[in-house]
Amino acid sequence: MSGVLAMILAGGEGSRLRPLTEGRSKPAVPFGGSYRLIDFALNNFVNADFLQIYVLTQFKSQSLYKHMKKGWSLSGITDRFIDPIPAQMRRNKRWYSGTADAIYQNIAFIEIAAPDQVCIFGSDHIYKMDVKQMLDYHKAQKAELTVSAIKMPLSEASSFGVIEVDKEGRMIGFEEKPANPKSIPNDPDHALVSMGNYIFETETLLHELEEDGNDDNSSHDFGKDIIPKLYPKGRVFVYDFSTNVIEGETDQVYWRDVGTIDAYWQAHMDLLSEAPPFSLYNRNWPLHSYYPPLPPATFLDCDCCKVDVNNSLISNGSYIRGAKVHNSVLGFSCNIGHCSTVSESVILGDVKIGENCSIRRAILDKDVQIASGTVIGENLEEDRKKYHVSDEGIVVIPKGAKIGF
Ligand code: ADQ
Ligand code: ADP
Repeated sequence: MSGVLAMILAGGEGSRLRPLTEGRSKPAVPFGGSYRLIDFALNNFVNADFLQIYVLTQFKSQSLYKHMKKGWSLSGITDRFIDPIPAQMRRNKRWYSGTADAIYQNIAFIEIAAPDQVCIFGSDHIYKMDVKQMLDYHKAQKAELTVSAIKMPLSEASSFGVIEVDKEGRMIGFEEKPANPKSIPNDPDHALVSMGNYIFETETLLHELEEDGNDDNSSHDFGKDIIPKLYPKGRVFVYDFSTNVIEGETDQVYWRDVGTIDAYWQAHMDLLSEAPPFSLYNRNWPLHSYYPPLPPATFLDCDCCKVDVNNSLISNGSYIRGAKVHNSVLGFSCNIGHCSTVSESVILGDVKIGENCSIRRAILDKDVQIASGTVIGENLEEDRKKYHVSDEGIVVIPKGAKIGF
């Protein structure tokens, strides 16, 4: 094969997203009513017409497999594929120890495909990137490795790989999660950080992986080991994400890690409003996913309460009778009983809320049932005794919980 092979890292444990990651890996976590986190990375490739994609899984991958099979299977009659790869201990008898090890243990797939370039991307973020534009930059620079980067407030930069770059865009410094991150010259409040997305020339990647794989002192991670070793000796360039233009987007640099409950909730709120910073509506960038065969959402009054739905995303199969839903995102098949109120909340699907309930600033995982008369999110002190409550006061009800029965 010539061309490009994509390897998407989808093994993240997502421990800070608990309890949403109790039974599924982070990339399988539902998002935005109708999607899973993995969909955004996959759409970045599919919409750029790159259709030779492996998805590397590790932790609790069953739910991710199910989603991939139902929503992302290609027919098999062409050489195009989107295939999940389970962790198989191909090189040694242990799970992947770092992101580079995840690729190294599957190096045979690269050797067999023999592409010109390999794109190694994470799958934990909400954003839209036309990968073709990054590849064009990589080729124009004749780079061996290109890392995509975004400007970040200095106060947050120590959670990322922090980059220094020269005038030509060449990487001249890289520190993985430094305690004291360096700011951008002449911009003391910001740092340039790695988005964890890499395009490698295949030859360079294979060489670096073999060398790293044989190094017992390495933690086998792109950020900790491969990049710091490569940039002083090779042609490593930095791709400025703000130059990636997708027609019709209002915010060209929207990129959110939804690694914590609060960030996950906030990213949902970002989907709402008249002109959301992250739009699901751009026809130039269709967001493919798995859509179950469900009827459209239904809204109707009951005898005592008028239905009142505002600034909310409601997925198919939902049934809202005489209830108020404001500033919320509802997944598939949510049933809200009459005279109940749901506000500033994220409901993941197959959830049943009884009558006269009040649900505020909450996340309800799939298959939750809420008994009539239940109040959540009004008295956090009380809620903390019974439920998981985030630092910023978002109440999370885990998958399958039955509340108030
Ligand atoms: P981290 O945020 O620490 O740093 P990491 O935990 O390495 O990211 O995860 C990167 C991607 O790989 C995620 O999509 C995750 O799901 C996946 N992943 C993690 N462990 C895996 C494994 N064992 N097998 C398969 N997939 C796995 C990285 C970079 C930083 C950069 C940030 C940007 O190291 O330099 O700034 O991403 O978020
Ligand atoms: P999701 O809640 O992500 O939609 P699914 O309902 O699609 O997950 O579950 C997919 C599969 O994942 C289930 O059939 C089951 O095998 C497995 N699974 C889900 N949650 C758990 C769990 N907590 N423990 C073990 N396996 C689980």
